[in-house]
Amino acid sequence: MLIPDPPRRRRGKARARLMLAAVAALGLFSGASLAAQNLQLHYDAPANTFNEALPLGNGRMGVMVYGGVQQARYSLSEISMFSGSRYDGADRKEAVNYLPKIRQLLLQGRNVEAEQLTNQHFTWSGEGANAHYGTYQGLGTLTLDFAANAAPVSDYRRRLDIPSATSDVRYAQDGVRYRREMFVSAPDQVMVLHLSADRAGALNFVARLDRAERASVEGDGANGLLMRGELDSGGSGKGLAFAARVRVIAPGASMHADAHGIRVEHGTDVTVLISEATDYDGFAGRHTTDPVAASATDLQRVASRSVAQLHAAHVADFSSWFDRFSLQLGSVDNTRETMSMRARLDTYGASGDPGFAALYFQYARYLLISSSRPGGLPANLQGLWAEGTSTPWNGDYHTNVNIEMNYWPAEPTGLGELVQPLFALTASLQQPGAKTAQRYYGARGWVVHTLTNLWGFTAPGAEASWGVWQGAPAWLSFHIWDHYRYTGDRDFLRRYYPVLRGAAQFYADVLIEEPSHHWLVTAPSSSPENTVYMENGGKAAIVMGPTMDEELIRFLFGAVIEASQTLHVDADFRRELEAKRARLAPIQIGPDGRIQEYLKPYREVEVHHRHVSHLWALFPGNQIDLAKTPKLAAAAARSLDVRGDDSTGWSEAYKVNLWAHLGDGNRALHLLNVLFKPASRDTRLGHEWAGTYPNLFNAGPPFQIDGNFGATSGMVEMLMQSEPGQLDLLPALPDAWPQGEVRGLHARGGFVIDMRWAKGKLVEASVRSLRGGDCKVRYGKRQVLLSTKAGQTYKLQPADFL
Ligand code: FUC
Repeated sequence: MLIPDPPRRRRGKARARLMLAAVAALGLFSGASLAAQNLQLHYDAPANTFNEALPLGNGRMGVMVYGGVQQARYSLSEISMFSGSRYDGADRKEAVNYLPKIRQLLLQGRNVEAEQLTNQHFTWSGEGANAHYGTYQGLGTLTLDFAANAAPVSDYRRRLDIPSATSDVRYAQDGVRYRREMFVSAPDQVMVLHLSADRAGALNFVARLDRAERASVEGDGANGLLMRGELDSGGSGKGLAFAARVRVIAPGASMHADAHGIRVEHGTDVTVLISEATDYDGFAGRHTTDPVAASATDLQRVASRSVAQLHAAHVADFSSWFDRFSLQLGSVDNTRETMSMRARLDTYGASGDPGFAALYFQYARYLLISSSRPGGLPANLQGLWAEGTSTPWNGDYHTNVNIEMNYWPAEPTGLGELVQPLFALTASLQQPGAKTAQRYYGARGWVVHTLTNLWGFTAPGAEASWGVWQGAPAWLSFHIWDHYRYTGDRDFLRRYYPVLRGAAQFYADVLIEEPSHHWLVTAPSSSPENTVYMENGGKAAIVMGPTMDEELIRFLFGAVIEASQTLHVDADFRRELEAKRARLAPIQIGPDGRIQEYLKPYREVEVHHRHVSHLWALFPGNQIDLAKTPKLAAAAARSLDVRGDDSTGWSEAYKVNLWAHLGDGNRALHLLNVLFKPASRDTRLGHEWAGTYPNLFNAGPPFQIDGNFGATSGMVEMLMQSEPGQLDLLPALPDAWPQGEVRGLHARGGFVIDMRWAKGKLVEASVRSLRGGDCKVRYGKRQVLLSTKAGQTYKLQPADFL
């Protein structure tokens, strides 16, 4: 048995335990804490769909576990399974020739015509699975077909144990108890599925490997299968080659393998090992030219290890990440924690179940540890879980909010190293992005537009309305700069400084002067995916100087100015940036009291549009601040009120963060509650809505993992906000979370915070200083200044705040 059963507490006992814990917690952070909530997802039936199945992953390999009784299905994925290939043609040679005309039209206020011209000459329309752009897709399916058994099934349970990153399925049939446990090991780079029965010889099944296209399967010895194939390159060149192997170890059983599968007869204790490899040779990930050989090597390496040994190494690795942070919201609620997840979700709204929010929070950390590891590829639109040969939006990297949102909760919850794949992706865009910057803009530096993939795609997308946006280099750079702000790591800054400088060079070259105020603005660009009515008729998405671009460039120039000072480089360029930064358009409040999304107060075509790009300055940009810029903060609140709450999943998640930064915990929780609604199929409407699927994946719909990460970031921002040298404790605590405890919140400037609150008020906090320095800690309107030494912990009581 790899994972412990949840404690079966009776109500009276749970209360007694809680009281004891509360007494012990008086000596806070000397080891005692609130009784731990149960971090498991459990179900009383097998999954029928992807969004009911349970995800496991090691950052590279992923699997969705369905847990059927007669047929057990495992949807396999590998994070580099992206069709397509590198391609030069997206950088249209003639694009730059049209730039002056497009700009001239924008300067004259003829946006509709500018957009037409942009569509004709400034976009690239080659996306999709069978084009160079490619698509992320599943690797294949492992299916176990069990011998027919008509006897009734009892005691069925399917679980995901988050702290050990292990799933299990169990049931009884015909007097036999069956159990299947699974995990995906990062240290050993294999998937391990362990099946057992408590009657000797009761396991009889056929294991098959399948893929809908572009793969062949063969027997691999008496107890193995090998699948290999090559994805569509989208052109004449070679596509991505991949392989997967299955090896069954079943002492005492008889086995036979051929292209149709491995037949296992009379097994009692059976281990199935799965390896996967591709020949992706890109910016990160494993570099191998022979995935068939690599998949064999991975299996050979673990041949002499027991399941218990593999599991111990897996748990040690996983918990080295996971255990850096803990959160309790409310008290242990035995009734809700032992409910099946479906029932818990269905009844969440009426229940007041803060423990569910804490579980959702830790599940997001679980998903990030499982889908993004240093040296690998970043979590994509679905993390790394996929099925079939196409995924929504090609399962790629959308840069206008989605990939950034994936990484919002990483740094503050102690997972800063897991952002490395995003830094590596960003750095890899310098070379293709320099060509795009030249060909489209005649500019120095590098650029990427709304989308990118595994093949260095940096050109504009297919349509001007969403594909021509210039903010991405700055937003991606924000994560690099933020990592530096958290860690103070100068070597890291030195290594990535060229990326930041290249992004700044691009903007320094493309900014033009607009005629009304002589501000420096981007052109052509858009406020992501939004469209507005023009003063002179017609609608356009293509504009100059959307507010978001100006906010992003203000950030980036500031960061490069500071970085160049810190590193003692580029004095001339710094002066250029200082001069240009001073001429960027300010954040304006429109006649209707809202933050103006554009240079002019255009009316938007869709008032409730999902993107809230112009509020980047409120979060994550921190240029709008309740205390420092109260008028802008009030205008941001007005913008949010007009935009409304209900939207796509990630949009609702974004708004949790925004309301937290406006200090409104109840509104932030309201947004969370909207997002936690079951994304069930409405029988009247016949479709799903934004919310949460039974496996707690966020529904855009469809499933997009950014919503999980964004909502979790929102909860972080409700509990603590930070900028270097300053942090706010409980800045947006909702009334419905009167009691809680958090440990391991990381703050910019290098501080780790533990705190406990009760009756809605801070009881005690501790601040561990990682590298010394002053830190202003605020609680409400009061504050305390700590002069810290590296390695020291400072305890704070409410009375310490003046
Ligand atoms: C952005 C959004 C869409 C979707 C897509 C993947 O462009 O506008 O809603 O989430 O990314």
